[in-house]
Formats: sequence, structure tokens, C-alpha cells
Amino acid sequence: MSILTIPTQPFSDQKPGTSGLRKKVPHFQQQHYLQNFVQSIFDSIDVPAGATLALGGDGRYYNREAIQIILKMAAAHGFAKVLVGQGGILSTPAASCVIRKFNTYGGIILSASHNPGGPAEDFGIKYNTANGGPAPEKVTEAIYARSREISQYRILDAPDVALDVLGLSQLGDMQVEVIDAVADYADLMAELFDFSAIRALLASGFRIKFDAMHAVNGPYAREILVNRLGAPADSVMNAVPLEDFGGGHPDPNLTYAHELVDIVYGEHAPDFGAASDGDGDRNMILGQRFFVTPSDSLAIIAANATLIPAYRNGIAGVARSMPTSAAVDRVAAALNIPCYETPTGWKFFGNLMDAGKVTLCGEESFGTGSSHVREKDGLWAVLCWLNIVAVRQQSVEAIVRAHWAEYGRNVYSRHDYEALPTEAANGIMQHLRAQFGTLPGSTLGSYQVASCDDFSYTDPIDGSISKAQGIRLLFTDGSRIVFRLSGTGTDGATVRLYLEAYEPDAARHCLDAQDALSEMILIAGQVSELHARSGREQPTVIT
Ligand code: VG1
Ligand code: CO
Repeated sequence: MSILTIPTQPFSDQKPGTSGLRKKVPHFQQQHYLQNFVQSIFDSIDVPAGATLALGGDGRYYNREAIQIILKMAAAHGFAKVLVGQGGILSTPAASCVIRKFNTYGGIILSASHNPGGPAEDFGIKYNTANGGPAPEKVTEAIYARSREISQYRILDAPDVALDVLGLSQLGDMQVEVIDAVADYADLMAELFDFSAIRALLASGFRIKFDAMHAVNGPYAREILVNRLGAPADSVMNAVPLEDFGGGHPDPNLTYAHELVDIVYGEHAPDFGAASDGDGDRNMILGQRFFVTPSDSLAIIAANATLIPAYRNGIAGVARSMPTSAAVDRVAAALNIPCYETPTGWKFFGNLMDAGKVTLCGEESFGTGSSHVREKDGLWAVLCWLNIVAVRQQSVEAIVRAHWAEYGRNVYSRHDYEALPTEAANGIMQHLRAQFGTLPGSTLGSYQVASCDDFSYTDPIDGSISKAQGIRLLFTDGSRIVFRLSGTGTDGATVRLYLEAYEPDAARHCLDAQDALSEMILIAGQVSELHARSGREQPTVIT
């Protein structure tokens, strides 16, 4: 078997976004496109002799082809071994777990997360470093810079590797070990949580429904919830991963997980519902006919963390992305632990976790996790809730309402305007920036603007600076409106509008978030000229 050096030309569009490089499948299938990006990764990291790489994806269309290409390229770049999930599958949190458990040099994860899959839909690739987390910006910038000057890539000329049978095989000088995609992750969950308490809860008749959305978490949920915790087999729905997610949009929210929502709001509603996304790192938590906002979920897990064995001795600190509600800040203040506010994207939590500054992290976008891995983790969040319910012996709704009664409620919503023309989206952001001089001190409806800015973050560990991470309008009563452009979409531009108001009055905690935020929604529309500039009256998705 020989190593081939293939001449190539750079592509100008291989800049990783919030979470890796994401494009439509046909875009990835262009000649040399994937190879160029993989070569740019390998050129940006110094692969030490004897290094191992972890490799897997969420199983979407093009996963298997991409795995074969990456294996052959890894074999041409001095890796001693690649650990690949059986069938080329690893959920994102499981990949992070494998990188950490086996001390690999890093890993490559193939996923476009919550975006649809299929021959005309999305594919994605990202590099994770040895801590198990998404590469920080300095690495993704180096990869991008390399991708713009690349002139050749190296690949082993070899037949495809069998991916479906566990065990070792040889690829040139490199070993390929096909590993059980689920076992290491499931073992880690069993170490963190009180499985016997959860088993007893489920045996007592507490009914759960987990929607894997035909995405990667089906086998993980079956192994953990059914095999290890004893839930009835029909507790996991849409459990068979499909290359196109059954034509669905594997995003666990009230819009796209409607099949689950219908059940959990229906006549024979289970006590608990949950879903996860394409690559298994997002989660949605539902009680019986009750939705838990992700920002509240983070705060409640933080407030109850000591009920979970792994966090029995308390948590060091918490972190949330800037647009995530400040509900967790109140818990941190009560616990007298630090709370960090980072830009959007899990890569910004890695340094804080590595330095032991924070234990729990979360984002409003249905992402929650802890330092057990370096990715957000959908099933972990589900197990947190089941563990907390098992100990408190209260319903999800009762736990949330008790939390609001104690801390007040951060009423929260996000409105997404998807697939806008790029110029229109940029125009909205520019129009907002142009008002930075005049808005502070002004009155908008019943709100007074305290300040506005473009969020900038200085990493407290390595000092790196990330600018222009979202426009904030901060009001004198602590309410906020935030505007951001998405960094994960593949169709035009997406404007995300985040709305938050603090409500201390328990008598008003039962209000629907859209009603409670209605005036702020109007103000946000006016100040940004969102509707005129986007040509849209309504958001595409409300969460
Ligand atoms: C979105 C979310 C962000 C999340 C990212 C990756 O990014 O807002 O919070 O970290 O997706 O999630 P953006 O740039 O589109 O707003 V996943 O589940 O795609 O790895
Ligand atoms: Co995801």
C-alpha cells in the first residue's frame, strides 16, 4: 500500500462556524473538498509519534464515505491508531468520552448536529482536541488559514476498512480499532448517576418517553434507559438511527419534536418526556404537559446538583453562553460560586472546565453539560433530571415551580428568523450597531435602555479575545434583548433574537412566556426594523 500525494486547489469557504464546518452534502462531495479540510486539520496540529485519533459521526448521509477517507488520510499522517465507533457511529458526547478515556491525541467528529440529513441536506466535520472538547478558535483559525493555501493532500491507497465488526485491523502502518460506540459512554453515565434510585423510580410506575428522533442517540438511550435502568422498551421512540433522520429535523424543541410533544401533552401523557438532536448533544426536558426552558434546566440542575452522586460534594462554578438566561446566575450567587458568561458555542467552556473553574455549563439552545466530558450532553441532562426527580419524589413541574418561587423566574424566549438573504441579516445588525450612540438612556415603551454593546469575551485562562459575539440591549430592570447571527446554518443567514425579563412575582409565574414578553418582542422588532428588513412577519421557530 502506498501513500499518494494528490495535487489540489484551495476552497475559499472552509471557515469553521460555531461548531465545525457545515455544508450541504453535495458541497462536501465536490472533488477534494473533504480531503482538503482534513489535510488542513492535520497540517495545523503536530501529530506526535504513536498518536491515536478518535473518529465517529452521527450516522447521517455521507458519514461512512467520510470515515473511509479520513481513515486513509490518518494512515498517511503518522497516526499509530484510530479508534472508530462501530459502523462509523459516535454521538458527540460519546466521542468526547472516548478521547478522554483513551487519552487520544484528539478526534474528528462528523455531524451537522440538529440540521436535517440526506443526499441534499447537511453534513459537517469538526476537530476536537485532546481534552475532548471542540478545538478553540486559535486552532480553527489555523485550520481555516491552512485551507486557503493548501496545494496537496496525502492519502493511503488502500481498500475500505470494515467498520461493522468490533476489533483490530491494519491500514498500512496504522491500526484501526472498531469499538463499541455505546459501552464506554454508558459506563461513564453509570459512574455519575444514582442508577439504583432511577431504576426504583422507573419500577414504581414513573413513565418516561425519550424521542431519539431517528438520530444517533437511539442505541445509547436503549442501552441506558431500557437495558440498564429497566424502562419499558417503548419508552424510547424513533430509536433506529437513519441516514436522513426519517426525513425529520432532528432538533429537540417544541416545533421539531412535535411527535413527542403531542404525546407528552396528550391524554395518556407520561410523567417525563425528553428528546435529543442529530448528534446527541442537545436535550429537551418535558414534564407531564410541561416544558422546561433550557436556561431553567441548567439553573435547576445547578441548584440540585448535590443530589447527584458525581456532584455530591458541590460544584466549583457554572458557565453559560451570553444569550442564555441569567437564571443560573442567581443559583450561583446563592451557592456563592463563580458564574462565567461566554460567547455562544461549547468551545468557550473548555478552558474553564480544564482549569477546574466550572463544573456545569449550558446554553439556551438546548445544550447542557458538565466536566465529565467536554461537549454538551443530551442523555446526561436527561439522567440529571431523572436522578433529581428520583431523590425529590416530585414531578418535573413541581420542581420547576418551586425553583421559580425561590429564585424568581427569568422569563425567556428565542425567536429565529431562518434562511434570510445575507445582506438583509447583516443590515439588521448594522442598523442596531448604528444606534449604539443614541439608545443608552432612551425609553422604549415601558423599558429604559441602560446600555448596549457588541459582546466581547476575554478568556480568563488564556487571555484570547473574541469580539462581535452578539448585540445586547440591556434595560435598567435587568431585562435584555440580544441579536445574533447564527454560525451553524447552511442556507443564507439566520437572525436569532433572544428575549429575557426577570419576574420576581410568583403570582405572575404562570404566564405564557410569549405573553409575558409581548412588549419586548414589539420593541425588538421596532428597534431592529426586523420585519421590514427581513420581509418576514413571524419568526421561523420560537423556542
Ligand atoms: C447554535 C446554538 C449554539 C450551539 C451551536 C452548536 O449555534 O445557538 O448555542 O452551541 O448551535 O450546537 P448558532 O451559531 O447557530 O447560534 V450543535 O447541537 O449544532 O453542536
Ligand atoms: Co448537536
